[in-house]
Amino acid sequence: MVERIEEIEVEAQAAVEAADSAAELEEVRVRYLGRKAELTGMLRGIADLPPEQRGPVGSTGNKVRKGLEGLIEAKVEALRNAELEQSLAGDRIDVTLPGSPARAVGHLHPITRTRRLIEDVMIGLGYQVMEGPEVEHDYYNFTALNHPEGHPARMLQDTFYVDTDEHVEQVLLRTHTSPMQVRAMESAPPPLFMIVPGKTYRRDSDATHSPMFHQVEGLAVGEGITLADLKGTLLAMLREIFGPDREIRMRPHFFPFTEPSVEFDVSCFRCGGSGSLEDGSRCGLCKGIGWIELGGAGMVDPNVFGFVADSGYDPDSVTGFAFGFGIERIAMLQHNVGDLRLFFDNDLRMLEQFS
Ligand code: 2U9
Repeated sequence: MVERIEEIEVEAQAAVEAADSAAELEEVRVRYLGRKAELTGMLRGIADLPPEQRGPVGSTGNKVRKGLEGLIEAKVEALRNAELEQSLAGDRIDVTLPGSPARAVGHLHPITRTRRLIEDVMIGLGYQVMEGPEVEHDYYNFTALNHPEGHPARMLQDTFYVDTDEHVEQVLLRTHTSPMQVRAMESAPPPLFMIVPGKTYRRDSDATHSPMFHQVEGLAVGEGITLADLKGTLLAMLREIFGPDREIRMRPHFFPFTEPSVEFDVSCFRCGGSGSLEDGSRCGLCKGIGWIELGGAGMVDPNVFGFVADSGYDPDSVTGFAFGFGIERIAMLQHNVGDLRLFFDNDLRMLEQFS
């Protein structure tokens, strides 16, 4: 009987070894140590054995039983560890990896987005995009742009001058981006098709004016360029921004650097230009007028070409048009923003709406 117990031990050890799940191991435990197991039966029947067999069967049986219990317990632990390892390997998270799908940490400012849209449209029309200095000389900001001495824009009330001991009231924060267009004409002969987007500075502050705001100014110079080209260009540009059904109108105006000068409007994209909404009420966007004011433009004044005549801009042979508008104004219309200062408060509740 002792031999049989030793056989059971070898058999059971092999079964424990072969089990590779908790359920299988439990089955092995029941088979070899359970109430109906052969070994359990033998130990239970010890009292019925001849006295000389009781000692060896009892001690071998109990030793084997204890040994198997220990073996099973160790195997349970080993299986549990293996399962944990496996699930950890499967669930491994590398916190340094980007999210899936990857999310950008932030986004472009709405003014940058509108600026890039305008740049894309104008590049599509064959224009170059150029940037210029924000701290300018009075010559490029005013003189070469035909602003006479004593023009109100030149006054301290309207312009931020940069104090220097040597150049009193000659260095300033540019009040428009057009100085760069004079610089561009100085450095390259016609034909020239360019826009200058960028920051400009004026002493002005309310819901629709900020001391710093962004402009885009465009310039096209060549032989035979007319006001009709200006109108076609503005129409193409505004249809890209505000939709294919838009119309444009020009009204006479005055600017020192253009002659004739105009202000231009786009037909209202909320009421379709009728001035009233479907329910008959007055359109709030264009205030019932049907047109939305956008910017200024005109044919470049020959006097301006006079300042760059040596670079190939002979006022008698070339003509050109120029236009300008505020990027904030376009962005306010695109996104229905009522106060321009909201773009610069850096309040995330405002900016995150543009992500
Ligand atoms: C050169 C010659 C002429 C650029 C122009 C405007 C009209 C204009 C303003 C509208 C609203 C800017 O944002 S705003 O304040 N701009 O009305 N700008 S013509 O004229 C030029 C530019 C360069 C050499």
